[in-house]
Amino acid sequence: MRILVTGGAGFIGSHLVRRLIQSGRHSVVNLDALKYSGNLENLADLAGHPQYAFVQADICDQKAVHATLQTHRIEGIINCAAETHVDRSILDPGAFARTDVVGTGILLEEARQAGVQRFLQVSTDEVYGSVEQGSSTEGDRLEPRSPYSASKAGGDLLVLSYWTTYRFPVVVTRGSNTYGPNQYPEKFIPLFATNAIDGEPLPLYGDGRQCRDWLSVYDHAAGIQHVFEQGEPGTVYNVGGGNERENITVAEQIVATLGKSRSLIRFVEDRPGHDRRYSIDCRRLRALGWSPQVSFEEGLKQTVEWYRTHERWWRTIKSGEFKDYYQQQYAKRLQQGTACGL
Ligand code: NAD
Ligand code: TDX
Repeated sequence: MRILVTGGAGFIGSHLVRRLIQSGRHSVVNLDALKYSGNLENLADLAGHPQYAFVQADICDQKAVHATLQTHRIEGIINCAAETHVDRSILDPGAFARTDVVGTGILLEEARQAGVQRFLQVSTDEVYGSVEQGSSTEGDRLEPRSPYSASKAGGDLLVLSYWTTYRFPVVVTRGSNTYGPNQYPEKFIPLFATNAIDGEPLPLYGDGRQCRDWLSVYDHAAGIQHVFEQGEPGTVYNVGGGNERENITVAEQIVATLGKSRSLIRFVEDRPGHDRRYSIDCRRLRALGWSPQVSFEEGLKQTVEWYRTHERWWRTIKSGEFKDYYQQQYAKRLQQGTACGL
């Protein structure tokens, strides 16, 4: 199939684009606005590949989306483009509503009008909200609690409405916290790994006991491709790693892997509205033939090692726009933070 992947220059998108092409079943047009987390270096190995093309455009730009669908005779779409960081959504919620809701709507309507045969929306487990006990199944109520997750829930529901209303063949994946190479170092694991490499403090929010289900980016990309190729139209598939860990445990594993001291960990002021726990039930996708292949312990070690051996990649990022963001997000927190006991 000729697939348009949006947000393909970002973390998950770049792994997905490579995977789709390597499967030998698809060609890919990557449409990305190259916002702060978009980085063409993530796909440098595909430059000039006959099954790959890049278009710099915003999913909110209806004319550019229209032209891309026509020019490349697109048959399927996987929408990864999004504003993705919860902390930034607290600082600038409007940007999230714009891309994650309005942009998704523009892309979806252009896709329907162009007669696209398949539309996959990459959503997130955060749309279920904080889950104190048990695990969310696909039919559960959505109770998003941050501007990020509320915007993702808006996009997710808009996409599903196109099946109900138009029988437009959409599918939705709700993935859990993803980690691996090429993740922008604002997110927990790459931030802590790169700070630890530099001997800088690791800002752990609140009591550090929040729980996330960690999913390797290779398993997430495989899950998205699987649902794109085989998922039932008009339905949702949870994609989780089955690795629920408290943040403090992950932070300790990162410092241990790098041979650094646990005293780098600082307890700092919590994220407002911080979701305590996410947990998803993935039996539906397992029944379709997907299962995660990467163990968290091995995957985390390899990820930390990737950051250790790709300093140029993240130092370029951390010396740019990121510095102002880091200052705004962490300077006061770190001043007031308390060190973790040895
Ligand atoms: P990312 O921030 O690394 O990448 C996002 C990409 O989208 C960037 O390349 C950026 O330039 C592009 N983009 C942003 N706004 C755009 C716009 N208006 N038009 C075109 N391109 C735009 O994020 P990621 O972690 O790779 O996330 C990809 C998708 O997966 C998102 O939809 C996110 O909500 C979802 N998701 C992420 C995780 C996770 O843990 N990272 C988990 C579940 C779901
Ligand atoms: O500095 C930090 N300190 C800290 O304690 C950061 C950045 C995070 N944390 C905590 C907050 C969370 O409990 O670590 C956990 C993970 O944080 P993030 O990496 O910001 O991820 P999260 O908020 O869980 O959201 C992620 O998972 C689902 C992605 O950012 C989303 O794009 C995805 O949809």
